This record gives sequence, structure tokens and C-alpha cells, in this order.
Amino acid sequence: MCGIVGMVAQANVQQDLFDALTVLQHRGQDAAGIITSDGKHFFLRKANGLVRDVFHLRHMERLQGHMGIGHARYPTAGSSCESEAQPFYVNSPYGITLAHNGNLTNASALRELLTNTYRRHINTHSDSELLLNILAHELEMLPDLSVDEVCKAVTALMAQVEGGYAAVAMIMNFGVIGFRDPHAIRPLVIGVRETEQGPEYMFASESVALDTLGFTLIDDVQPGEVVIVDMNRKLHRHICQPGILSPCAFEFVYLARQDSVMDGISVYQSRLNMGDRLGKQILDTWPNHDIDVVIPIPDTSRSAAIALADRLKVPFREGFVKNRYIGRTFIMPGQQERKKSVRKKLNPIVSELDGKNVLLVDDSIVRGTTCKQIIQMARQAGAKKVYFASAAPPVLYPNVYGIDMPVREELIAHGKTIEQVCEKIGADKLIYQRLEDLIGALHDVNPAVEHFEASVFDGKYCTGKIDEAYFKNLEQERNDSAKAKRNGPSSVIDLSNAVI
Ligand code: PCP
Repeated sequence: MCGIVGMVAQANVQQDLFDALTVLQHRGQDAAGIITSDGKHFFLRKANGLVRDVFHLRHMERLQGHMGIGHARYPTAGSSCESEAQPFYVNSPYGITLAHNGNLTNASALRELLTNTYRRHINTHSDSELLLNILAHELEMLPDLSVDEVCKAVTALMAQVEGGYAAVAMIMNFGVIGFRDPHAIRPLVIGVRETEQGPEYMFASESVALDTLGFTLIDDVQPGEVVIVDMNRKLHRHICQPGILSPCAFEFVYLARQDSVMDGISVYQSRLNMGDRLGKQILDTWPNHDIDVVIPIPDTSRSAAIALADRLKVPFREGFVKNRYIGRTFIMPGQQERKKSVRKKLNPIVSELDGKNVLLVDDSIVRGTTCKQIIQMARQAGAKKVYFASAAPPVLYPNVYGIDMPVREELIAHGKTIEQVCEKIGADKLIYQRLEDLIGALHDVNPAVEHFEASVFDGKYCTGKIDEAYFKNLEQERNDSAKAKRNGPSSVIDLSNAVI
């Protein structure tokens, strides 16, 4: 998962793009980039680091132009090298730049096709560079540059590219486009802001970016749709490949900000529903529970924990304080860093734990890094019994659509019973959400969404063609030690501060 944003406005866009990326920072902490166009040049700044650290005044002053795109990166393919920060750029045809959220599942085949048949050079390990080059190739095959031709090019792209992708692309002297794969696994919304000079448009991964910048949500980009905002700030929409809306369930569990609405589903309401259903399960299966207090593992689990406590009629208390200056540990690139950060991130409030039977609530248990340490901390703080509840079902299978959990053995619940996981994390009891309850929690908020991409829980991959050989290859490429090796110094061409 990454955060992407795109804009066509009446004035310079760099400040709005910067502000939008800071609001989407929770989707990627590794690198950030903005590229703008003044109609003659592209201006690019990208580097590793948080948004606020990547862009200094001197960079902002150079990012001239009324349209642009931006990216906050969480690496799920390729490496954390600076040269793989986005947006990516190709000069031919026209000058195109692209920022991508998701993961392509046929990246090797696309790489071969681009190199051997389309005769295009791919300079990095990133699948986003492949996506951009497919788009460039398809535009090159068409006689001119118009709304119709762009729709044809994206249609041809969708016929070749497999996986999960939400992308924004900017084409010199044409406009900004946004498109989503035919299952619409990763989110992308479009909004409008009226000004005296006319409308301005913004694409963003999540509606919260539109809200904070004064844009009104128009719609989600639909499955298999391309939305085009041309240089005259006219909006065009076209379904390139009809599909079945299947948004990623894990976006609602953990990835997205709770004040976002995605595909008509309020993330906050869905998390309240998750907590409520989990509470109901506890009452049904453990009516004589002896829980004294419900405590969230901040931050994401808080809304689920509030609703769970309400349902149990047990007090809700804050038992851990999160250092707001430490990022999200789950999206850190290496296990060592994730492990070390938990203790620095969270500190117990002893008075809320001492002598009590506590139910700790987290949004999910993935590698088990957080819950193991938290349970120990709760015991050291004097808790009598430490029960643990997860608002998501056991995470059993790798994600191949843009969440960095590629290796089965790294998932604590893979191949284990709930009792075995409970023992491993050192809890007195472990309660997981049932998958049907998670889906119900989402579906209740917007009954029009009938399908969810929930492969990490059920192993069903909606795009197909994900088999044992695919997993083996993925595990070799993206296990923690392979990633650490690849993140060393890079020799690839660096255009991160270029006027291009
Ligand atoms: C993540 C999430 C759970 C953890 C990590 C699950 O926290 O909320 O606490 O992953 P694990 O089992 O592999 O440890 P953060 O990424 O710190 O995010 P937030 O503060 O939003 O909860």
C-alpha cells in the first residue's frame, strides 16, 4: 500500500500535493515524491524519508505548475532504494509520469515483454516502472493524443496487467488520469473544488485528503475505470474493462485512516462494527467471562475496542500510550526495526493494568511482533490475566496485491491453531474475529458492496493465477533477509531532483 495523489488546478499545485501527501503519510513512510508540470517542463523531487523531511522550501519553490502527481511509498515490490521512490518518468511518448499503489502479479512476464518485444529499458526492480512503460508503449502505438486514445491505451494496459493497482499518471500538455484495476482492490477517489476561475480536481488514495484540502468527493474511481482530467479541467470517465468491485478488506482493518470513506464504506463505522461483532462473539462463546477492563493497542484498534467494550458493558480504558513521533511499525521495511520499535512506541499506564483481568484489543495480528511484547508489558505492569482479541481473523496467507506480507512462515498464525498462537504470544486467552463477521461488518455499512478481497484470511485470490510456484518465487524475493540485501547502495540512475 502507498499513498497517491494527483491534481489539475487553476494555480500552482505543489503545496496542495504536499499537504495531501502528509495526510496520506500513514499509507507509506519510506519515501515521498512530487512531480509537477508547467506545460514545458516536469519538475521532480523525490527521496527517502517522511513527506515533511523530503520537501524543503528550495524544493517546493522549484515545483512549478498547475498540475502534478505525488506519492508516499511503502515498498511492496523492488526495494527501499531512493531510485525506486516515485513518481516514475519516461520521456517518450509525450512525457509521462506515474505513481502507483498496489502490486502487479505478472511482473516477470511484463518485464520480459517490455524488454524483448516492446524494446523498452526498465531500470529498477519496481513493478510501478513496468506499469508506466506499458502505458507509454500503448500510447506510442496510437496515432495521436486525445481522450479517446488515452482510454484505448488504458484499456490495452488492463488487458496485459494483472494484480492490484490504483494509479495516477500525468501526461505533458494533456492532463492527469487515474485508474483502478478491474477488481478495484486498492482505493482511489476523485474530488472537485470550485473556485472563481472554475473547478479544480484531485485524485487521492483516500477521501481524507480531499476533506482536508476543501475538495468535495465526487466518486470512487470504479473497477476497470479510467478518469481523465484534461488541461482545461474537464472531467471524462470511461470503463475500460468492466469488473467486480472487490475492495481490500485489510484497508478497513488497518491500512486506511478511520476518517476516510472508501467505496461508500466509512472506515470508522466499519471498525465500530468489527468491535461490536467481536463483543457479541465473546458474549456468545464466553458468557461468564471475568474481563475487568478493555484496553486498545493504539492507534488503529481504538474504534473497534470502544464498540467491543460497549457491547460487553465493561469499562474501556487507555492502558498504553503511543509515542506519536514513532511511525507505524507494521509498514516499516525490516523485522529488526519493527521489533525494536514496539517498546519505544508503546508505554503502559500501570494503574490501568495492575491487579486486573485485561482484554487487550488489536486491529490484527500479523507477524505477532506487537502482541507478544505488549502482553509481556501488561504482565510486568501487574495484570492478573491478559486476554487478547483481534478485530480481524487470523492472517494465514501472503498478500500479493500491495501489502508487504509475502512469506507464509513470517505470519504467526500460518499453519497453527488458535490455541497454538495463543501459547506463542503468551496470552491467557485469544479471540479472533470470524471471517463472516469481518465481511458482515463491512457489508453492513454499504450493502451495495458484495465482494471483498480477503485473501490474507481465506487464501482466495480474485485475480487468479496465484499458485505454489508463485508463492515460492515471492518468498525468495521478498523475505526479510532478501529485502535487507537489496536495500544496499544503488547504482541506478537517480533523477530525484531533476528538472526533466
Ligand atoms: C500495527 C497494528 C498491530 C500490529 C502492527 C500488527 O501497528 O495496529 O498493532 O502487526 P504484527 O502482528 O506484525 O505486530 P502499527 O503499524 O504501529 O499501527 P497503528 O499505530 O496504526 O496501530
